[in-house]
Amino acid sequence: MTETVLAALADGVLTLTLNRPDKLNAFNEEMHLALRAGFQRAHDDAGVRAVLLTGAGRGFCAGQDLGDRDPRNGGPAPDLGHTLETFYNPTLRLIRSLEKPVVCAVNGVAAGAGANIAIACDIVLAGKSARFIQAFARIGLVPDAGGSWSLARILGEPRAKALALTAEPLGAEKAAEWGLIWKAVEDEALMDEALALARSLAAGPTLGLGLTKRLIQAAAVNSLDQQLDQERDCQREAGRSTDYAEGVTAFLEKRKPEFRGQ
Ligand code: LHQ
Repeated sequence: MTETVLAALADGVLTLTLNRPDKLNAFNEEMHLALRAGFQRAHDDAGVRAVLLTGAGRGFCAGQDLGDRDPRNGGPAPDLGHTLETFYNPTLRLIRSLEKPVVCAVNGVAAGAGANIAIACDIVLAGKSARFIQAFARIGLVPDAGGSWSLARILGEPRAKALALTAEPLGAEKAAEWGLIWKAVEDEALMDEALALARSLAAGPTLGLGLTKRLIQAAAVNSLDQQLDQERDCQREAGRSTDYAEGVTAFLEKRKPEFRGQ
């Protein structure tokens, strides 16, 4: 049977490729579980020092597989809250709580929950032909997979509401201009650039990078006072790491540091 998520570990980078290309990588139950297992592995395996998430074929991810619950088949209305609680939310929490960088290479259309999973990653690159679509409004749903939270925080209410209420596609270049993603790059350059970035992050001081991710995410809820305290605590921890000693030593010896992620 074809794997719905391909997982490959090389040079400290765990590449997870959504792999239902004939459905634009829409999520079925199997793909949900496989993606979650991939991020769980990233948590558990010290050999994983960065994750690269992308999609196979011409799309990144078209959100939930709408064929899974065909209303024409009759029966009671589905409990979509249960779907979120069981499948999407645990994966979103794993991405955000993973104290290792997660790079996302959006290789084509990202719609519905697919768009919002991309946005939840730490550094998002997209091919210039990629589009982000808050497709939920087209089918009577609300933004999920953290989208109502991240769009409002990143873009502010006016743009978040317009995107979510109209479901108008947002092109990769505009998404970069608005700060929703890091960069739009030529389609042909996307995977090389994303992989190079993921590799360089994987060769970085993983503990310090993980604490940096924690701090920046905490800023969304902390006061400045709380954030200053948290920076103090994280810096204390980073300062005790082997990679900090190596970074300073390499600087003083005028050579490239060799970080071990500890
Ligand atoms: C699909 C899908 C798809 C199945 C393309 N499902 N087959 C959470 C909780 C629980 C339930 C509900 O949802 C959620 C969260 C969500 O994600 S809701 C939002 C679900 N996603 C959408 O509404 C997007 C639906 N797809 C589209 O609007 C278009 O396919 C986009 C704009 C993504 C791409 O358009 P095109 O480039 O023109 O491609 P296409 O429409 O021709 O799609 C290619 C194939 O992929 C096609 O199959 P076929 O057999 O005809 O070649 C589509 O049926 C299939 N596909 N999205 N979500």
